[in-house]
Amino acid sequence: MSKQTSAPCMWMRGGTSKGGYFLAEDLPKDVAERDQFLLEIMGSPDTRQIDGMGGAHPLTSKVGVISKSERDGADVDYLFLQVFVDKAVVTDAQNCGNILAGVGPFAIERGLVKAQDGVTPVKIYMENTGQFAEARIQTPGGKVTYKGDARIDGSPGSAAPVPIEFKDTAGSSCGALLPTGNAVDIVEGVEVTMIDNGMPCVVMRASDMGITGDEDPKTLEGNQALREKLEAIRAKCGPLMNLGDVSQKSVPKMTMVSAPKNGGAISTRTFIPHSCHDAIGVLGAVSVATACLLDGSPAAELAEVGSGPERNLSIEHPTGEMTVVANLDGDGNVASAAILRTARKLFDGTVFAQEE
Ligand code: NQM
Repeated sequence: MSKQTSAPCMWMRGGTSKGGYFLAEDLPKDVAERDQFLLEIMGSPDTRQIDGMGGAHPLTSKVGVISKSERDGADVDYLFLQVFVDKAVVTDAQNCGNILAGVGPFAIERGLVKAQDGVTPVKIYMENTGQFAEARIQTPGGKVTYKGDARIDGSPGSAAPVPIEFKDTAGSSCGALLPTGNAVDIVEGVEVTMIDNGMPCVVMRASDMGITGDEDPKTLEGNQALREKLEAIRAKCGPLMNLGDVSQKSVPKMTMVSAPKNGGAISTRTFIPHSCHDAIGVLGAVSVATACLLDGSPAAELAEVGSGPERNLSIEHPTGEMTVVANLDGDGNVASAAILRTARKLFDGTVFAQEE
């Protein structure tokens, strides 16, 4: 059981995910103790997370740990932790661009960043991958507002816009954009692109996996043969992507692509990696958008990518789309990417682990 039994905490929706936001100083310093504390507050391991705050899905069992940054070019440091729902596992092996959307508002509300009147830029060092993002937070009158007209698919209603820009995300966890050096490899008889532009992803044709790519997430989750095939591919891709044994990791993500259906760049269905995402992760979308621009890749064959140095790539997903604005350098590589998210404060108080 965790020795620490409570901590100040803010619960927020960040993009299409939800989780607990903590100041680093409020959590146990020892990693094993910290993880035990987080498992207890989420109610893991338990498929219903009934004895905790978690929402019984990987997208609602997430944690952001934030501190003032000592680094040049960053206001705050952000560590993302995925708390598994049905296993006693907490992993920092992935980043999360959705929870990232709440980091700026949280940092301002906790006094780590001074708000300006109007919009406050917050430069964020993402500890999981050693990379930087900049979020622009609405702060009229020097106070965070969550109210606004911005809409994102996968979350109802509207809220204040949180535009986020990423630079140099290639090779975030795998050491290279294409860890095998190839745009296409054959794994378990399937043509795949192993790519990491902020999130390690395996991108393959939906048709090669025996689906159309239009199915809803529940149908896909109910397809046992598909799940087994995806996991067999994932297990082989992990070491090839320099991620080692991925059996207890939430990466790589598995994205099946098909031709766009609604005027976008590509249509996607993503396992993250054992549940099917209702939408798509942020850095996952940046990585898939980048795969669409790789000559000869399965995604590029199906994608509509337009032309010019700035591309608006609408990544279609089960509940709509996410537009990735990709800026290409002279060699056609994605140098920076921007996306729009929103966030909302849901709760601010004290969260409790189990009592000894
Ligand atoms: O890819 C889900 C999410 C994510 C991650 C996941 C994310 C990202 O939707 O940056 O946002 O793939 O685990 O929150």
